[in-house]
Amino acid sequence: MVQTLLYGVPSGCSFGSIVALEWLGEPYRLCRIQMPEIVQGAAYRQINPVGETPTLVTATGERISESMAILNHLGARGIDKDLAFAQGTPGFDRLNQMLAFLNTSFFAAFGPLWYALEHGAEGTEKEALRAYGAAKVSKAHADLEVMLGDKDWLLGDHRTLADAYFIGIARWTKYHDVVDRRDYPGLQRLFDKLEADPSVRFAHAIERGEPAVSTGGFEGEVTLDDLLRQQALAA
Ligand SMILES: N[C@@H](CCC(=O)N[C@@H](CS)C(=O)NCC(=O)O)C(=O)O
Repeated sequence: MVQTLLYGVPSGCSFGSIVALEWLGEPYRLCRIQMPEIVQGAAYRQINPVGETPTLVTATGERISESMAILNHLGARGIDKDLAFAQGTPGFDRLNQMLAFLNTSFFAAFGPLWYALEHGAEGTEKEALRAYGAAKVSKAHADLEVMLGDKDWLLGDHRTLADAYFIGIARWTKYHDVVDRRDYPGLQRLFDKLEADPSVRFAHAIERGEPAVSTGGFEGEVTLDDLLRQQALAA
């Protein structure tokens, strides 16, 4: 079976895994999962009991959830493309550290803001959530700006899976309006460069359901029902 990424719309953190697959260049398929309706339903929970995207179904039928795990799985095959590093090397530790920061501090900073938006918070509850989220998002941006410094990419002079994951989270500022990325010129520069990348444009088109031009190994979309049927047949 061709490896298949189950990605969440709208604007899921799975975006980074789509970009990573494009950069990797291996054959893959995508399976679109609407959030929150489908992601929390019984059918999807057969794939990931946590009810969250992304999940990668590998070519041998294993299911890997959690962006960190998916990116490290892909990274192991992306070393010769400079997307990742061999475990046991300083490069691997630096990439793992950056991914961990992005997946915990940077991603989690948006948590209170998403909660306020998605749960229709009002009044003092909304104010408290937004103030807390704004402080966390500002700090995460300031910290990441220092870590980036004047480097071209998050880890240095070439792109890695950390940049793929970054762009999927960084765009969330457009929903919450709590920081102006131009106050973090290094992050703005990185953001603009990634937005112009063909694989990032591809991932945006996929999420929007528009015709998307792959420069990687994209072999089309599969429905959740078909994927579950194929998994059952292969078992
Ligand atoms: N720790 C997980 C978090 C995954 C996660 O929070 N996914 C969100 C989308 S970004 C989701 O699927 N939410 C389910 C929902 O909105 O109902 C990871 O890093 O992959």
